[in-house]
Amino acid sequence: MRLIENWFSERYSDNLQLSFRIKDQLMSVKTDYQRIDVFDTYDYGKLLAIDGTVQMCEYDEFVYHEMITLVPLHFAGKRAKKALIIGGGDGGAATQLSKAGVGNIINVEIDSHVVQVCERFFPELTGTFHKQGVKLLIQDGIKYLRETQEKFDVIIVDSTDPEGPAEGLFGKSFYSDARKKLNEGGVFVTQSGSPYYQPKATKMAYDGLKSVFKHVRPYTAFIPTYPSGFWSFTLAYDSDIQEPVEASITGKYFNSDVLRGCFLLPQFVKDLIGTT
Ligand code: AG3
Repeated sequence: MRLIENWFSERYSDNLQLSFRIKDQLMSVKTDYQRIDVFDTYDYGKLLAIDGTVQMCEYDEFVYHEMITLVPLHFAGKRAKKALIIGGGDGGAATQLSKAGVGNIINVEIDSHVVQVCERFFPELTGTFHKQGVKLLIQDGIKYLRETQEKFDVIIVDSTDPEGPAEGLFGKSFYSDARKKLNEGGVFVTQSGSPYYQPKATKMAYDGLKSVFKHVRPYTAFIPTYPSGFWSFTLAYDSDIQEPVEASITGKYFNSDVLRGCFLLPQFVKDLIGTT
């Protein structure tokens, strides 16, 4: 008989948390940037946490990773050949882009330990870093984007919450550097938090991008293991792109209905970002 139960909880506030019953803690390391943990959970598979916040787990990583890659890819259209991922050291975003046929991917992750930990526990995702045409750089993404001579069709920011190392990835100067590194017809996307529990993050991304790009389009997805389950991403671009309505790729979450529907925002989100 098991007398002791172990749980990992992500704390949203003093009064609310999401708890996962775990079989084991597989790893815990404190790096120069953050604390990384991996848990073996009962119902959600292996789970990666950074600074106590859920980054991904085997059960639902496909939702986040499909939505952060396939939506911008459809807006960038057939021309999308070259992509940049900032963050994403778990390889999930790179894996979706590679599956979608993007031949040239640069992934800039600030913390080498994220990659090392994921190589050990999520090799099916990090395996993509070893594919031809995929380049992994361990570097500060803000600095990389400011200094690189390269230009991209899609730039994806797969970051942690805007506290700690990811804070600058929600700033105007970063967005304006990103804009300069997009090819004609290129698109930028960032994860932008839960409109319920992190309205500041959602608004910060929207306002910052709006001050730089002509078109800014928030969209949402249902991700059960993230705060509130209701998650936002924000797409930004300058060209007058004809809105795609048919998905050329069907994922486990993503399809034509989702492509069309994900931009429909509840009123409280519209009120938050100040659109009608
Ligand atoms: N990056 C976004 C995770 C943010 C989750 N926030 C939270 N649980 N408070 C995910 C990394 C996956 N590649």
